[in-house]
Amino acid sequence: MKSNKLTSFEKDHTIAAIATPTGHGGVGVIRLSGPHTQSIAVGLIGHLPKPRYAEYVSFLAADGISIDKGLVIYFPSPHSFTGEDILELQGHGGPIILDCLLQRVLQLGACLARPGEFSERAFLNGKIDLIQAEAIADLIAAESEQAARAAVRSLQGEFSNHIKEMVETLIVLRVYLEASLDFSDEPVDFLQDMEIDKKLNLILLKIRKIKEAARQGTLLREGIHVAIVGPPNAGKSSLLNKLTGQDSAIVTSVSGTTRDVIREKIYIDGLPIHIVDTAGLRRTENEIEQEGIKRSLAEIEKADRILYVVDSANVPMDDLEALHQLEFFKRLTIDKRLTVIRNKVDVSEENASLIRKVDFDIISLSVKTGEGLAILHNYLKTSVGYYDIGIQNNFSARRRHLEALNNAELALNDSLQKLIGYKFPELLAEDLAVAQRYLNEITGEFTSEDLLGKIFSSFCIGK
Ligand SMILES: Nc1nc2c(ncn2[C@@H]2O[C@H](COP(=O)(O)OP(=O)(O)OP(=O)(O)O)[C@@H](O)[C@H]2O)c(=O)[nH]1
Ligand SMILES: [Mg+2]
Repeated sequence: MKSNKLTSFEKDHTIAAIATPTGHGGVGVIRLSGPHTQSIAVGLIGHLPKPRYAEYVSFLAADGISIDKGLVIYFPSPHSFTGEDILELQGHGGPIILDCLLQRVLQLGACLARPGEFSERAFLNGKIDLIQAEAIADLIAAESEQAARAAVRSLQGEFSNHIKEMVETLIVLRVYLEASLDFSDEPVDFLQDMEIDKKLNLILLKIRKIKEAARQGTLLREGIHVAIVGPPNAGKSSLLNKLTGQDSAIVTSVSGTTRDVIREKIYIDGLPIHIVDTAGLRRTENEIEQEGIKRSLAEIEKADRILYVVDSANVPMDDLEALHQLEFFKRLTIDKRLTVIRNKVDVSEENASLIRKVDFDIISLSVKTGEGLAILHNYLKTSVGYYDIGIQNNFSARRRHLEALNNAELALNDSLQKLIGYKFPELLAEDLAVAQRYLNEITGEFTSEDLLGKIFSSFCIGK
């Protein structure tokens, strides 16, 4: 379990890393954190800089020759990002010069930081919680404005505060329960007077609300995977090109044009959509096409949503029922991942529409005229339950948060059952403790070393 402390071995280390991306830039930043920061500063620039003031200095090699000139800022412990002494060196942003500077810092006693080690230290020293540490990684990785804003909100503690509030309420309830067990002759009356049921229901309501927001946050971060499949020449590649607004895939009137899987990413209202265009599905003797079809089938397995494109001019509406009899097709409808796209309504003269069937939905559209495309856009968003809950309310979240919220909800539901008749206050107390532990896992109050290692190792160096 998390000890809330660095091991003394790690604490002795002063870590250093280039914090700016590799390549050439106006400025490059090297960051140091740990107990030897002061002596390294003196070795590098000849003195300890005034805390939190930018100073223009020469960074000196062992023989006193200047490696580079730049700004230095010193943040003494505990008022720094990691809670330790931090030194930031802002030199010129060339890979060679930054490497020379880093080597000099290492020579003076620092060691190379592991990926995410600055954030890990900030977490272990109690400067940020786990949600906030993850939000830093999400902010840096954000690829849409919505995702960036959501990460900032998590970083500012928006998500953490909701969790903390729930944990505090749970603690109060547990105290009531313990008191009823220890001191009261009539635990039932005591618990009823304290309106435990009402309070529990309020937490459950809150957990469901947070879960929904966290689900939106997770979608915003991870997006959805959409596979475009179907018979040859139905307009699959044309649909991909239309959605991305680029000529990514070759489109011809020849059946079997696409062989390789083509991957693109688009955003609909900030929701990342990973789209793949695949080879048309048909029986063929052509070895290359067979390989393409094998890959199409593999993509189908991975997708959250499958768009099965048919040519509406060739496949009458009624034929979809026949299609449904195919084993392959039936299998796709089991988990409701399938949507049939009836393309080329400009030829079949159908109306653009969305029809919801029991097993799958049908969207009629024309890639050529653009008719019905807005229906598809909106459909992709809503089919996974994504809605723009407003930049004001979004915070970034991950799958592990959702799982923990789910588990906490289950434990609280269990506890509600035990409230009936107030027969088992001890078991009720146990459920509340379990729920609290799951919530604490989210903020990192209660987290295994394994999980921490997994989270921080996915960060990049210098973060
Ligand atoms: N009239 C009309 N033609 C379309 C439409 N969409 C695509 N086409 C045409 O249909 C033909 C096949 O389009 P593709 O996008 O290459 O079809 P595909 O499904 O990717 O075909 P394969 O890669 O061979 O499996 C091309 O000639 C397109 O111009 C549409 O909405 N209306
Ligand atoms: Mg194609």
